[in-house]
Amino acid sequence: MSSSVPAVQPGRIRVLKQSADTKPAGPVVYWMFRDQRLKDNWALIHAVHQANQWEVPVAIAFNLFNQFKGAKARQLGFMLRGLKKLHSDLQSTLDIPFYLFQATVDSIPSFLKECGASLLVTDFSPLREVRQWKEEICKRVNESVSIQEVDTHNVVPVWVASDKLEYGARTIRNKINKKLPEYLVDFPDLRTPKRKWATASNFIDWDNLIASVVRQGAEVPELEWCEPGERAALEVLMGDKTGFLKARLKNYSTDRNNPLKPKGLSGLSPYLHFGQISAQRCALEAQKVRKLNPQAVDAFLEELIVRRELADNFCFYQPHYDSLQGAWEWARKTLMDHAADKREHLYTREQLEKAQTADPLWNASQLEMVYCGKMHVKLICIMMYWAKKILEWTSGPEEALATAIYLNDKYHIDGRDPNGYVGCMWSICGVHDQGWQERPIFGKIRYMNYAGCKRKFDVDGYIAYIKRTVGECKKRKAEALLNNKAKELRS
Ligand code: FO1
Repeated sequence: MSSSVPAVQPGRIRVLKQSADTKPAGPVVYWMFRDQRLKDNWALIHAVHQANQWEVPVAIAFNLFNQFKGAKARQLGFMLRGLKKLHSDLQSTLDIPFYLFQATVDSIPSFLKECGASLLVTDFSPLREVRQWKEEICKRVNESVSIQEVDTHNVVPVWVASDKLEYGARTIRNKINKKLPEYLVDFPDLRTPKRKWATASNFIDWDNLIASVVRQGAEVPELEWCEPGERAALEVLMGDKTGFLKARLKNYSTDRNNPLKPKGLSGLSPYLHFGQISAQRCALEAQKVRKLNPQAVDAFLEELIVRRELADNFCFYQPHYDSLQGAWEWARKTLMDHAADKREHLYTREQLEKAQTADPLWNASQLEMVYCGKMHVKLICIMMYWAKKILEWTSGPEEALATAIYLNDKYHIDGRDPNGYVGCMWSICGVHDQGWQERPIFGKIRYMNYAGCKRKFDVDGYIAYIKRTVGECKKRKAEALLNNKAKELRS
């Protein structure tokens, strides 16, 4: 590829800060945040391309927030194990150093100053904490540093798909589909940098770091069903034996409504959330097998592209994306009109967290989230049922929303994600939904009850399945505890 051709479509790049320098002389730093992968990463491609154009070195920096929105062992363990693999891949392939910082608002600015960087490339997240960090960094770096943001999480960059808050999938779908020919393209090869980084890259004691983070966050233990890292992610997507596109696609669109076959889910959500796989890679590979299963591929692409980009669109253009203020006027009004309606049960956050309600179906869905780190979100009605009952069982819509988001962020492996916020806002405040027949408590918000679930799937089978799964989880934990005790006694 000639150096004049931009490696990354210009529409993917947003300039957050333009430096005064015309001939940049300092290195390029890619501050990796949401897209924690080497393959198919437009932000990394752009950083290396720019560095090669200016014939300067390039490095990757990662900020570790020790308490990112309540993340525990489940999320941080998964993320750090993935980064450990990324670091070793980086050392054995590209000659690019990887720096890990204990996040303070000054860690990136002082690193840029120390290495005299000319350009900071960041990947894109619509969440307010991330945007506040970037605004703060723009203020703290000197005028010779440019800062550019690359949306490498979405196939069509959020600001290209739409310049405003969209009403729902039906209003954003065509806008996205129109741009797919331009943006759903294959990735250029990642070039190795022309210039080596001055200092030898530092040693990172991953095992010690992971052990301490997992110990601190032990309240929400790691999961067994998803192995972290880019290779594991690609295996889940297209591995010969169990890969989604190879072995499980055929029952995707039907099985999404059968909770007893968890394999019906793509299983990709943890990898997509931490950016260990690119949605664009998933879409490109899915298109290759579309002839075999057009309906399942289209259902998968709808989730993967339209629904996920709709969630980023909501969080990007709606500052109150996780509170009642972020709901449409009609929804806020109808929920407030019914906020004082009599509630049949009232449960505290702790009772809900411990699945101590009188509803066995709801308890099963809560236990699945606590023990398996996910709910059959593809089976919309379970996630919807889970959230809507919280509206019925708490004192008002604000408390319901805060409780649903708290539980979702704490126990989901892919919590703290636009998808999760939109899931809760859709269920409780009718975001991306329409109004329905008015009724107590819900007002015109779509209603869902036990009978509704019974019509859609085998509720008793699901409850029994979760009982078995939780029982097995507890047994494994007890055995692990005994083994550790025995080891301690022997040592
Ligand atoms: N990204 C980071 O750059 N540093 C972190 O320490 C970090 C922790 C973290 C914990 C849980 C989680 O779900 C995501 C986390 N991320 C972290 C990824 C990043 O926060 C994502 O961009 C956001 O979830 C926004 O999409």
